[in-house]
Amino acid sequence: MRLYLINPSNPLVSIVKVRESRWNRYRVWKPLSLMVLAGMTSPEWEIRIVDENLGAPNYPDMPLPDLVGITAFTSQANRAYEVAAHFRRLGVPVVMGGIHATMCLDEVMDRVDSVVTGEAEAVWPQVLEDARHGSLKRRYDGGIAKIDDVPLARHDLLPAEYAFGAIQTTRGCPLNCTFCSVTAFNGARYRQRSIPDVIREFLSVREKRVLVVDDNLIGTRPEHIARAKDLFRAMADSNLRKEWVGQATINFADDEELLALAAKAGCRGVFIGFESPEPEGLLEIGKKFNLLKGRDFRSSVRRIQRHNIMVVGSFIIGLDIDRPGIGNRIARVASQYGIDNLNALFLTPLPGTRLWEQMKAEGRISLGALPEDWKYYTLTYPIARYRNLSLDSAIQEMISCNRSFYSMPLILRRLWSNLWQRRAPLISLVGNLSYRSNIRVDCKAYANFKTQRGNGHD
Ligand code: B12
Ligand code: SF4
Repeated sequence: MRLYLINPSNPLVSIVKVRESRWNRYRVWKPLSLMVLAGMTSPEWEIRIVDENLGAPNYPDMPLPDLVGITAFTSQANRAYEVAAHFRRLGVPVVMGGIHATMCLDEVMDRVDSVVTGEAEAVWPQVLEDARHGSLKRRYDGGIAKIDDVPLARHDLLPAEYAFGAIQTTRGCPLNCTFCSVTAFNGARYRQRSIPDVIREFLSVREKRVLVVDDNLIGTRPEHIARAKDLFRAMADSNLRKEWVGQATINFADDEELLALAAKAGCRGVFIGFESPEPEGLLEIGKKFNLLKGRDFRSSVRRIQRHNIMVVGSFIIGLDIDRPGIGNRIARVASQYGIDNLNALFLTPLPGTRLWEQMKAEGRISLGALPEDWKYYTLTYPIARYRNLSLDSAIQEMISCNRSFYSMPLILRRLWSNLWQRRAPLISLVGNLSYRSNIRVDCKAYANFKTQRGNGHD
């Protein structure tokens, strides 16, 4: 039995010529979901994982499979439907799962033979069994998996062309920010994989650098943090020799022992969602956690950096409280916090989130343009109607934000402070220059976006 597991091309990876330039490798990340599915697929299936971001294959040249499984974030949905249509025309059954299939069940049901909603661990073996007997059901609901059922992902099934490997050590997030799908999809209960399993899986990752995909690396409660420390100790003791980056909330900065252990375990960078420079903004999106303890963000960031861990901060443009000037304000605040890189994104109503429900109810989403518009749900387009920013001014705020944070004088200032603090100045410089060079690419993308969509949603 032959199974193709396909990651459709991602509109953010506009250059799929990974083999032509080594820098393009940094734009492509491993589709861990498919490696996890492969990890619980029985040996009678011959598995091939196709990551279209490495370059879409010529499907007609490939032997016909018995089953195709497709994953998709919302932004990949349209390409997923094209791939599904191709295989269905040839009579091959197609099953789709992942975040988009779960949040847009009816839309996906119309385009594939079977849909898996939720986490797949509880149902995937049954899907395969039914496919073998030609009796696929229209829908399987995996709900929220028991964490001990998460298998070791098959890291051997993808070529070693990626800059980063990927691994997951926890699932779920209790914070339920309005714009984020994680709590809706993975649940509020924070589930941590067994440490021996994580270590075993880490040892099978071939890349030297790894993305730990957990949405909230250390959790929020003392017992979560105690387990994170145990994990970091075990990683350090196992001599993994990996360097990794992860995502955390700002409470990562609150415990020196935790930071020291993370660094010892190979942590080199952390993505932190600051989201808004204003307390009202944090309240608006339900991220009260960032307001606790009257936090001094600059000292928190500095504490993390002292352990040689880079901080990439993300902020959102387009909140109801945001007015013209927000772009420069974010750039100024991000510089004051002292973060190494700034990732500013447009407020985007991802399906299934509280924000989606609210904006839909207020008529602020162009529902008629879906599903075609899903390709813009990359958080890099001003896709919704913003309270105080027109389409043009939202774009202008984003450009000012990036032009200001990534101006040459500020890049040189960050370089100088990195040299002074003896922290990876070269990595910081390359990161800053690559963000700076993206500004031009972004401007072109905004112009195309406006031409394609007109100013209809203003
Ligand atoms: C790692 C990650 C990335 C990596 C991508 C790696 C990759 N190629 O997959 C990077 C950093 C590149 C990235 C980028 C983006 N991401 Co992202 N990302 C994640 C993150 C943190 C983890 C994904 C992961 O690996 N999970 C681990 C695996 C095991 O879980 P899983 O994918 O859910 O798979 C399970 C089930 O869904 C199911 N399943 C999945 N696929 C399939 C397929 C079949 C056939 C079956 C049966 C089952 C099944 O089975 C799996 C096992 O249970 C998630 C959050 C999250 N918790 O999922 C956000 C998340 C997926 N990202 C999100 C977003 C918005 C983006 C961006 C648009 C934003 C941006 N500008 O950065 C871009 C878009 C990229 C694109 N494809 O267009 C949103 C997606 C929401 C949505 N509706 O689409 C999420 C949910 C985060 C959020 N805040 O809401 N991301
Ligand atoms: S944005 Fe981060 S903190 Fe908020 S719910 Fe999502 S994963 Fe949790």
